Amino acid sequence: MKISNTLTQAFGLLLPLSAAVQAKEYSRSEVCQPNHPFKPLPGSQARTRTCHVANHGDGRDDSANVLSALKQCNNGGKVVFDADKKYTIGKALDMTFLKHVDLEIQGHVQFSDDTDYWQENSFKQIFQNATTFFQIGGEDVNVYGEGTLDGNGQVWYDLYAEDPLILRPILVGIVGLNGGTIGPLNLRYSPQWYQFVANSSNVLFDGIDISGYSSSENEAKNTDGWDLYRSTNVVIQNSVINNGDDCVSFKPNVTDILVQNLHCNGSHGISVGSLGQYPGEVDIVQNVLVYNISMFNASDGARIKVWPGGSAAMSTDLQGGGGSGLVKNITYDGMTIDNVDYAIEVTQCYGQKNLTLCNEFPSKLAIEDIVFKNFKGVTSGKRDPDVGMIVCSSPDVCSNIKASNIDVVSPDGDDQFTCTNVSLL
Ligand SMILES: *[C@@H]1O[C@H](CO)[C@@H](O)[C@H](O)[C@H]1NC(C)=O
Ligand SMILES: *[C@@H]1O[C@H](CO)[C@@H](O)[C@H](O)[C@H]1NC(C)=O
Ligand SMILES: *[C@@H]1O[C@H](CO)[C@@H](O)[C@H](O)[C@H]1NC(C)=O
Ligand SMILES: *[C@@H]1O[C@H](CO)[C@@H](O)[C@H](O)[C@H]1NC(C)=O
Ligand SMILES: *[C@@H]1O[C@H](CO)[C@@H](O)[C@H](O)[C@H]1NC(C)=O
Ligand SMILES: *[C@@H]1O[C@H](CO)[C@@H](O)[C@H](O)[C@H]1NC(C)=O
Ligand SMILES: *[C@@H]1O[C@H](CO)[C@@H](O)[C@H](O)[C@H]1NC(C)=O
Ligand SMILES: *[C@@H]1O[C@H](CO)[C@@H](O)[C@H](O)[C@H]1NC(C)=O
Ligand SMILES: CC(=O)N[C@H]1CO[C@H](CO)[C@@H](O)[C@@H]1O
Repeated sequence: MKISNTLTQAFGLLLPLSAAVQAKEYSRSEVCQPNHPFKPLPGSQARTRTCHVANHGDGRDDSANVLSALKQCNNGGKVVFDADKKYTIGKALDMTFLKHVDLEIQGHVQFSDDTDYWQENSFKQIFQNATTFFQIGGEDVNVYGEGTLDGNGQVWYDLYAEDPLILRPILVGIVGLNGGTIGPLNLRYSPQWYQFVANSSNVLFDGIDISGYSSSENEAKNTDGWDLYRSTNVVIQNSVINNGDDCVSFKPNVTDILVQNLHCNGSHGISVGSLGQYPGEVDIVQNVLVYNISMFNASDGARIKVWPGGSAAMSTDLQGGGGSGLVKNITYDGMTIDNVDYAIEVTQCYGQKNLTLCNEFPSKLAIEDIVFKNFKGVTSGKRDPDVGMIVCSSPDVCSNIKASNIDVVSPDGDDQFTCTNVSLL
């Protein structure tokens, strides 16, 4: 029997090797190392039945097979996508009814390339027009295996180049899940963001491997690793992310998040925001610990981006500003960078190039109690002589931002920071 590394390790702590491993419960909190989750994660109940997902294997839609296996094995079972089998998902799968069930992905699961169908039928998540191929929600759900979820992204990368208003589905939608472990798992060729986590709590992502580049001249855009929204007590750890946008992004109303031991390459960094884009909305990101990150070939290492109080236009399809809220108690501890434009970038003038205007209408979104420590490495030199910047729109809305033990230089040996309206300690 094949079983994931994490689960094997966890069971190893609790059980003699000869035991029927998949039948025992395990502790999600135990596998969070070296930092522990903000709140203990609920354990996972024993799984006592196994269902195998049948496949056509010839490109015909297998989504009905997935649903029937889930219905059979929900409430205490395990649903297996067999190794060496290819599954095609041609219909949007609503899996928000799950409870105490595992999805073991050993085979190759590919989403169909019918862009018309998916734009019409993918799950509309409203926030930033996000849509997902499927949504997993419920209670105590684990998704893991040596197999792959494949978003068939190429057709989307090419279509997006023709029309930037198409709705590109997110590969993994975790929506309304309380208690779960996702990973180890391989995620490939997502049409846009790889994972969207909303309305969820007590979820551990462990051992996610992300990659998928375009093979045409049309880049794979907006391929964030994770976007967290309206969620609390989430852990993301031990993962490798090769992508072209945020490695991890904390969107509105995300609290108690631990991110540790990631290798990110090609990204826009570990980002809070953007926040404050919509007037009348209150966005909160509070209690985040980001620990031990390796950041390669990126625009940013640690990043906090907040819109100013007045309206600003980043580009024709990205405008905003005027929303309120709070970014508080965010710690970035331990980051090694190589070929990164800014090791640290904090801005309350996101989207507003005219700093006079930004200062005239300071952000209504305060930034407080931020720590950056133990950074080392070499930037790309693109921002020479700066290696970082901390730009607040007014000293009244930025307080207690500390940077210490920042051992970062550019290839030329520069090591400056631009700081406005903030006193660095
Ligand atoms: C989350 O829950 C809220 C409140 O029930 C609901 O309006 C929203 O559609 C849910 N999903 C997302 C992605 O916000
Ligand atoms: C969603 O898409 C519509 C049309 O494509 C666009 O006008 C709108 O600004 C988008 N909304 C967000 C939140 O991005
Ligand atoms: C975020 O939380 C604030 C404060 O509780 C609330 O006012 C706001 O409506 C929430 N926003 C979303 C998108 O859930
Ligand atoms: C930091 O993360 C890397 C994986 O990116 C891991 O190999 C290493 O053991 C971690 N170090 C600590 C101190 O946890
Ligand atoms: C790392 O990112 C760079 C720049 O995006 C890319 O060229 C390279 O292939 C990536 N490395 C891996 C191992 O994917
Ligand atoms: C702030 O975050 C740290 C982790 O960096 C955590 O230990 C602490 O409890 C948080 N503070 C509050 C008030 O939640
Ligand atoms: C960074 O990008 C360069 C050039 O594309 C590539 O050779 C290198 O392997 C990348 N680093 C990582 C860690 O993938
Ligand atoms: C920036 O805004 C100020 C205040 O409105 C205005 O006087 C100035 O011309 C603007 N600068 C540029 C470069 O647009
Ligand atoms: C209130 C205050 O100190 N505002 C300053 C913010 O930073 C800009 C740019 O350095 C200054 O011009 C403002 O005086």
